[in-house]
Amino acid sequence: MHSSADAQLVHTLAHQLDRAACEGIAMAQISAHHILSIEDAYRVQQALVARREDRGERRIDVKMGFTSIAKMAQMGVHDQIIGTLTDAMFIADHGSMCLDAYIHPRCEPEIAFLLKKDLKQNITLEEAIDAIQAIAPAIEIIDSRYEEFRFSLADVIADNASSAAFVIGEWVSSPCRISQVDVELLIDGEVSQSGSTEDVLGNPVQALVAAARLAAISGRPLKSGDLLLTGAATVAIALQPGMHIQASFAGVGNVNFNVAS
Ligand code: OOG
Ligand code: MG
Repeated sequence: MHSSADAQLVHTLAHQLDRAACEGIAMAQISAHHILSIEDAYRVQQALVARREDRGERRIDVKMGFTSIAKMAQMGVHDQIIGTLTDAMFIADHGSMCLDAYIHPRCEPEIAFLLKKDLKQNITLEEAIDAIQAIAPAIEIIDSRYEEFRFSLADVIADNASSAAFVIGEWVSSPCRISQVDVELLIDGEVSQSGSTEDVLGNPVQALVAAARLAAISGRPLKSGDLLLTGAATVAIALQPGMHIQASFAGVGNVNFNVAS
C-alpha cells in the first residue's frame, strides 16, 4: 500500500481509468492497491478530464453526486462529489445510445440548472436561487469503470464520478417550486422509480450551493453559462438493449432516450 500519490501515480491512474472507459472494460478498484486522499482523487479526476480535452472534448457541464439518501445508500458512500461532463457525453432529448461502448451503464433522473452568474466558493441559498437562469429535466447515464460497479469515495472521485453520458430536456425559465417536484423514472412506459426533488439535499438548489463550494476548491469555480446536474433523486437503474427511458418532473417536463437493441 502507498499512502500518498506522486505526479507519476496520478498520471498512471488517470491513464488506466481512461483506457477502461475507452475500451469498455472494467478495472480493479484503485483502493485495492493505493490509499488515495480525497485531494489526490480529485487530482486523478483532473488528469482524466484533461486527457479527454486533449482529444478535443469540451467541458460543458458539472455534475453533483450522492446528493440523495437513495443514491448514498445504493452505493454505500456518504459524501457529495463533483465531476465533469463533456460535449462527447451529450445525448439529445429523444436520442438514442448504443450500449457497446459502456461497461455496465445505469440511468438516473436529475434536475439540471443553467447558471447566469459566476459563483464564489461560499454562497447562500438565496444567492444560488439568484444564479439560476433556467431549469430542465435531465437523465444522467453513469458507468463505473470499476468491477461490479463497486468503489470507495476516493475511487469514484478519481473515476470522474462515474460520468458517462447525459440527456437534457427543454429548459424552463422559472425556477419556482423547485424544492417539491415529483420525479418518476419510467422504463418502457412503466414507473420504475419515483421520488421528489426534495430528496436531493432537501432542495436541489442546495446541490448548487455544494457544487459552488466543491468547484471552487477544485480550482475551477462555477461560471455564468455553466450547466449543473444536481444529482439523482432516486436509485439508478441498469440499462438493457431496447429500453425506452423517460424521466418525468411534474410541472417541469419530461426527457427521453432509447437504448439501441
Ligand atoms: C457515482 C455518481 C453519483 C448521483 O447522481 O448521485 C451520481 C455513482 O453512483 O456511480 O451521479
Ligand atoms: Mg448522477
